[in-house]
Amino acid sequence: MSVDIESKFVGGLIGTGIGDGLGRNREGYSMVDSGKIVEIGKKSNKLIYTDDTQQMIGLTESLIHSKGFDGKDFANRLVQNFDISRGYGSGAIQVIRSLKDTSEWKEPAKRLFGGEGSYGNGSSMRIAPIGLFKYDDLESLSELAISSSKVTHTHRLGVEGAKLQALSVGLAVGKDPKEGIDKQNFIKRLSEFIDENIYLEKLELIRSLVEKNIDKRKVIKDLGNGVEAYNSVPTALYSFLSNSGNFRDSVAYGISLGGDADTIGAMTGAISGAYHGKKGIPKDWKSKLENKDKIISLAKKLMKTKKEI
Ligand code: AR6
Ligand code: MG
Repeated sequence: MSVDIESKFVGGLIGTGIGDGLGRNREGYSMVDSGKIVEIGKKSNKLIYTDDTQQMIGLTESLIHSKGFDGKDFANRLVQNFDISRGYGSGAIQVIRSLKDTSEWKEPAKRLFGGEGSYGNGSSMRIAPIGLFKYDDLESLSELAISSSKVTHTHRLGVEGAKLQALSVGLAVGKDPKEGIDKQNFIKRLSEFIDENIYLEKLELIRSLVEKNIDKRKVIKDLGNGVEAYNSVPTALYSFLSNSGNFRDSVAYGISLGGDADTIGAMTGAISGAYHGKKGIPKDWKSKLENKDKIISLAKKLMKTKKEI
């Protein structure tokens, strides 16, 4: 296998931004044809990203600065990069505001939702850099995914979503798009790291749905398109696997499902970008992404950091 790993690092990060930016104005909408999303992309002058990519940038900066994951540093960056106009979730806003006033960075997330912690998809949507950074060591990848989730999302279902999304990105890095993807094997490999039943059940559903030409209504009903990690991370994985032939189709499909469209777009874009690499991402989408050069430079620095440690 000869894959250009740097291109995959760039693909995973700009894939997040493109899916997020393209899905931004579809959040809360019903499902549409994928063609409509491609049309929206053509008409947009710029793909402005939201909190998904803003937090992904902070996590990447933190991994580079700390040469690995450091919770305190990441918490500081969430505070520094906070920009309410990007559309953060309500729990995330509370955590980040509390993090500003404390050095006990592990505490605020535990207090959310009556002490249950959040199972929103906020720690999954930003996790591409962890999947890239540890793609060749899935055990460490899982550990870092868990730790990075807990800074804002401590509920076991929020944490497991982040782990599944990071693993999907990591596995995609190691695959050569010229050889195609063994979907059943991809899902089987993911299942080996997953403990929570709701995710295992959804992985089983994906395993059967992905082999058929399924109506979008059934995909939404079975897998979900909501803000909960368990109703969006498996959906993004399905969007990638059922359209693995090219980046454009997979991301347009994920966003076309409606609901939490920017985040399903961001997560599908992260996996698909890590699989196809920078070269597999349509030029017009790449050129319209807000802060594209900064995100590309971060991806290259992340790769360099990985080589140095
Ligand atoms: N109990 C009840 N509802 C919950 C719980 C819980 N334990 N956990 C989460 N929710 P949040 P995020 C629901 O606020 O995950 C942006 O638009 C609750 O309705 O922790 O960072 C992004 O683009 C809560 O408000 O924030 C993403 O789409 C919601 O899940 C999204 O927000 C989100 O959890 C990410 O949000
Ligand atoms: Mg968003």
